Amino acid sequence: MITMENIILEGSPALREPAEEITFPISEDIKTLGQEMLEFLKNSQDAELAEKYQLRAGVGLAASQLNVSKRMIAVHIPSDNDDTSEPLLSTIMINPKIVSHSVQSACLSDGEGCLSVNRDVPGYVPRHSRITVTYFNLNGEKQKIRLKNYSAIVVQHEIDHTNGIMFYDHINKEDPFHLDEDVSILS
Ligand code: 4LI
Ligand code: NI
Repeated sequence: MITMENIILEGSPALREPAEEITFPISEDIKTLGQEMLEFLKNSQDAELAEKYQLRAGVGLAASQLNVSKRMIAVHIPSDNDDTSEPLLSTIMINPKIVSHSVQSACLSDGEGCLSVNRDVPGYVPRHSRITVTYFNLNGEKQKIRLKNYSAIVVQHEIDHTNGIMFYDHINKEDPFHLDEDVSILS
């Protein structure tokens, strides 16, 4: 089971290295790791399990954050309504790639957090509002999906990890809450 002890923190060089493409056929080790990453996110969002195992809640995780330099991410985004309905997005993506994106940008009103960053870094993180992503699922099948708003932001944050990029790289240094034209704020 993945816990916080498995997640490397900023300062670890691996978080700044571009991860390697995963080759086919996908190994059993990679499949198991992907499933465990998604399981971690679910556990971290479960109040009882999070308390029991001292997990910080997250909606996205990249293999790079586990010191595995492979291009794989997991995303588990609960629906914004009630917890009985199915999640907005719950998936493991292998070799994810943004193939097109909107001109319009968006950012979270409260900024971003990261399981590899144990401090608050204030500021807006502008990202594409809408993206089209291709990736391979654990069965090795190519997928193509369109995402918007929160889901698009989370997937961009995780794909950044596979490229050695941290969310605060996108925060305006002189004016962390500066907003360009055509950046909307998601609340
Ligand atoms: C408990 C149970 C306020 C502050 C609001 C918590 C279930 C911040 C937001 C959660 C913020 C769940 C999140 C991310 C932010 C802030 C990630 C709580 C888990 C909100 C996810 C990757 C950025 C993703 C919206 C500094 C660990 N997640 N909040 N950012 N939630 N969560 N990110 N921003 N301000 N990070 O962090 O998983 S993209 Cl679901
Ligand atoms: Ni992160």
